[in-house]
Amino acid sequence: MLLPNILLTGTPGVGKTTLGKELASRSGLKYINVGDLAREGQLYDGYDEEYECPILDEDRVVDELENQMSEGGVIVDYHGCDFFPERWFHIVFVLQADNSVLYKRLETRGYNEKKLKENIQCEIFQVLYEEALASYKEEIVHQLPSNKPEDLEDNINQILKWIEQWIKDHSS
Ligand code: DAT
Repeated sequence: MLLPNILLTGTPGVGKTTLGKELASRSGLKYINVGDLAREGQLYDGYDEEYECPILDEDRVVDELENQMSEGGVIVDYHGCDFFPERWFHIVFVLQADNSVLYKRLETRGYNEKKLKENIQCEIFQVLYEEALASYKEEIVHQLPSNKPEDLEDNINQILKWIEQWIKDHSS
Protein backbone atom coordinates (compact mmCIF):
# COMPACT_ATOMS: atom_id res chain seq x y z
CA MET A 1 0.00 0.00 0.00
CA LEU A 2 1.24 3.47 -0.87
CA LEU A 3 1.43 5.86 2.09
CA PRO A 4 2.03 9.63 2.09
CA ASN A 5 4.90 11.55 3.69
CA ILE A 6 3.94 14.49 5.87
CA LEU A 7 6.11 17.41 6.99
CA LEU A 8 5.32 19.18 10.27
CA THR A 9 7.22 22.42 10.60
CA GLY A 10 7.07 25.70 12.53
CA THR A 11 8.90 27.67 15.21
CA PRO A 12 10.22 25.64 18.19
CA GLY A 13 7.45 25.22 20.76
CA VAL A 14 4.46 25.39 18.41
CA GLY A 15 3.57 21.75 19.02
CA LYS A 16 5.12 19.73 16.19
CA THR A 17 6.29 16.87 18.41
CA THR A 18 3.02 16.63 20.30
CA LEU A 19 1.02 16.50 17.06
CA GLY A 20 3.50 14.26 15.24
CA LYS A 21 3.63 11.56 17.91
CA GLU A 22 -0.13 11.48 18.40
CA LEU A 23 -0.74 11.43 14.67
CA ALA A 24 1.73 8.57 14.25
CA SER A 25 0.10 6.50 16.95
CA ARG A 26 -3.37 7.03 15.46
CA SER A 27 -2.45 6.64 11.78
CA GLY A 28 0.22 3.95 11.92
CA LEU A 29 2.62 6.24 10.04
CA LYS A 30 6.19 6.50 11.31
CA TYR A 31 7.25 9.62 13.26
CA ILE A 32 10.75 11.04 12.80
CA ASN A 33 12.06 13.95 14.84
CA VAL A 34 15.00 15.37 12.87
CA GLY A 35 16.53 16.97 15.98
CA ASP A 36 16.61 13.60 17.75
CA LEU A 37 17.87 11.82 14.63
CA ALA A 38 20.77 14.29 14.36
CA ARG A 39 21.61 13.90 18.04
CA GLU A 40 21.59 10.11 17.88
CA GLY A 41 23.69 9.94 14.72
CA GLN A 42 25.78 13.03 15.55
CA LEU A 43 24.81 14.44 12.15
CA TYR A 44 26.52 17.74 12.84
CA ASP A 45 28.91 19.96 10.97
CA GLY A 46 30.58 22.18 13.56
CA TYR A 47 29.33 24.21 16.49
CA ASP A 48 27.60 27.58 16.53
CA GLU A 49 29.29 29.63 19.26
CA GLU A 50 26.69 32.41 19.17
CA TYR A 51 23.70 30.12 19.60
CA GLU A 52 25.61 27.57 21.65
CA CYS A 53 24.34 24.62 19.65
CA PRO A 54 25.70 22.16 17.11
CA ILE A 55 25.15 22.96 13.43
CA LEU A 56 23.01 20.42 11.58
CA ASP A 57 24.73 18.59 8.73
CA GLU A 58 21.78 18.88 6.35
CA ASP A 59 23.28 16.67 3.62
CA ARG A 60 23.87 13.82 6.03
CA VAL A 61 20.34 14.16 7.43
CA VAL A 62 18.94 13.92 3.89
CA ASP A 63 21.13 10.87 3.12
CA GLU A 64 20.07 9.23 6.36
CA LEU A 65 16.37 9.68 5.60
CA GLU A 66 16.33 9.01 1.86
CA ASN A 67 15.43 5.30 1.93
CA GLN A 68 12.59 5.65 4.41
CA MET A 69 11.20 8.67 2.59
CA SER A 70 11.13 6.84 -0.73
CA GLU A 71 9.17 4.03 0.92
CA GLY A 72 6.55 6.52 2.19
CA GLY A 73 4.44 6.69 5.33
CA VAL A 74 6.71 9.04 7.29
CA ILE A 75 5.85 12.07 9.44
CA VAL A 76 8.88 14.39 9.66
CA ASP A 77 9.16 17.03 12.41
CA TYR A 78 11.67 19.89 12.14
CA HIS A 79 11.87 23.65 12.66
CA GLY A 80 13.29 24.11 9.18
CA CYS A 81 12.21 22.81 5.81
CA ASP A 82 14.26 24.29 2.98
CA PHE A 83 16.90 21.55 2.78
CA PHE A 84 14.64 18.52 2.35
CA PRO A 85 14.08 17.40 -1.26
CA GLU A 86 10.76 18.86 -2.42
CA ARG A 87 9.71 15.47 -3.88
CA TRP A 88 9.69 13.88 -0.41
CA PHE A 89 6.50 15.46 0.87
CA HIS A 90 2.89 15.11 -0.20
CA ILE A 91 1.68 17.70 2.28
CA VAL A 92 3.28 20.30 4.55
CA PHE A 93 1.76 21.67 7.75
CA VAL A 94 3.11 24.82 9.37
CA LEU A 95 1.95 24.93 12.98
CA GLN A 96 1.32 28.32 14.54
CA ALA A 97 0.83 29.57 18.07
CA ASP A 98 -0.12 32.99 19.47
CA ASN A 99 2.80 34.99 20.88
CA SER A 100 1.68 34.82 24.48
CA VAL A 101 1.10 31.06 24.26
CA LEU A 102 4.46 30.42 22.58
CA TYR A 103 6.27 32.71 25.02
CA LYS A 104 5.00 30.71 28.00
CA ARG A 105 5.91 27.38 26.41
CA LEU A 106 9.46 28.50 25.61
CA GLU A 107 9.89 30.11 29.03
CA THR A 108 8.92 26.77 30.59
CA ARG A 109 11.65 25.17 28.48
CA GLY A 110 14.15 27.49 30.14
CA TYR A 111 15.12 29.42 26.99
CA ASN A 112 17.21 32.50 27.76
CA GLU A 113 16.00 36.01 26.89
CA LYS A 114 17.84 36.18 23.54
CA LYS A 115 16.60 32.77 22.39
CA LEU A 116 13.06 33.59 23.55
CA LYS A 117 13.04 36.88 21.66
CA GLU A 118 14.40 35.36 18.46
CA ASN A 119 11.91 32.52 18.45
CA ILE A 120 8.98 34.85 19.13
CA GLN A 121 10.15 37.07 16.26
CA CYS A 122 10.47 34.00 14.05
CA GLU A 123 6.82 33.28 14.80
CA ILE A 124 5.64 36.89 14.35
CA PHE A 125 7.32 37.17 10.95
CA GLN A 126 6.03 33.76 9.90
CA VAL A 127 9.55 32.72 8.95
CA LEU A 128 8.74 29.03 8.67
CA TYR A 129 5.56 29.66 6.67
CA GLU A 130 7.55 31.77 4.19
CA GLU A 131 10.26 29.11 4.06
CA ALA A 132 7.67 26.41 3.38
CA LEU A 133 6.05 28.49 0.61
CA ALA A 134 9.45 29.06 -0.96
CA SER A 135 10.32 25.35 -0.79
CA TYR A 136 7.08 23.54 -1.71
CA LYS A 137 4.12 24.06 -4.01
CA GLU A 138 1.75 26.56 -2.43
CA GLU A 139 -1.22 24.21 -2.70
CA ILE A 140 0.35 21.59 -0.43
CA VAL A 141 1.33 24.06 2.33
CA HIS A 142 -1.22 24.54 5.12
CA GLN A 143 -1.18 26.58 8.31
CA LEU A 144 -2.58 25.01 11.48
CA PRO A 145 -3.41 26.82 14.74
CA SER A 146 -1.79 25.10 17.72
CA ASN A 147 -2.76 27.00 20.86
CA LYS A 148 -5.03 24.72 22.81
CA PRO A 149 -5.90 21.04 23.23
CA GLU A 150 -8.97 21.44 20.98
CA ASP A 151 -6.66 22.65 18.19
CA LEU A 152 -4.59 19.50 18.60
CA GLU A 153 -7.68 17.32 18.34
CA ASP A 154 -8.99 19.22 15.30
CA ASN A 155 -5.61 19.03 13.57
CA ILE A 156 -5.31 15.30 14.18
CA ASN A 157 -8.81 14.59 12.87
CA GLN A 158 -8.27 16.78 9.82
CA ILE A 159 -4.95 15.14 8.95
CA LEU A 160 -6.29 11.61 9.56
CA LYS A 161 -9.07 12.34 7.06
CA TRP A 162 -6.54 13.67 4.58
CA ILE A 163 -4.37 10.53 4.96
CA GLU A 164 -7.38 8.28 4.44
CA GLN A 165 -8.37 10.13 1.26
CA TRP A 166 -4.77 10.14 -0.03
CA ILE A 167 -4.55 6.36 0.43
CA LYS A 168 -7.86 5.89 -1.42
CA ASP A 169 -6.71 8.13 -4.27
CA HIS A 170 -3.43 6.22 -4.59
CA SER A 171 -4.70 2.66 -4.38
CA SER A 172 -5.46 0.56 -7.48
P1 DAT B 1 7.68 21.58 19.15
O1 DAT B 1 7.87 20.13 18.82
O2 DAT B 1 7.08 22.35 18.01
O3 DAT B 1 8.90 22.24 19.69
P2 DAT B 1 6.09 20.58 21.38
O4 DAT B 1 5.23 19.55 20.73
O5 DAT B 1 7.27 20.09 22.14
O6 DAT B 1 6.57 21.67 20.31
O7 DAT B 1 5.13 21.45 22.31
C1 DAT B 1 5.61 22.45 23.17
C2 DAT B 1 4.74 22.50 24.41
O8 DAT B 1 3.44 22.92 24.08
C3 DAT B 1 4.57 21.15 25.10
O9 DAT B 1 4.60 21.39 26.50
C4 DAT B 1 3.20 20.67 24.70
C5 DAT B 1 2.46 21.96 24.46
N1 DAT B 1 1.47 21.88 23.36
C6 DAT B 1 1.68 21.47 22.11
N2 DAT B 1 0.57 21.56 21.36
C7 DAT B 1 -0.40 22.03 22.18
C8 DAT B 1 -1.80 22.35 22.01
N3 DAT B 1 -2.44 22.21 20.84
N4 DAT B 1 -2.47 22.82 23.08
C9 DAT B 1 -1.84 22.98 24.28
N5 DAT B 1 -0.54 22.72 24.50
C10 DAT B 1 0.17 22.25 23.47
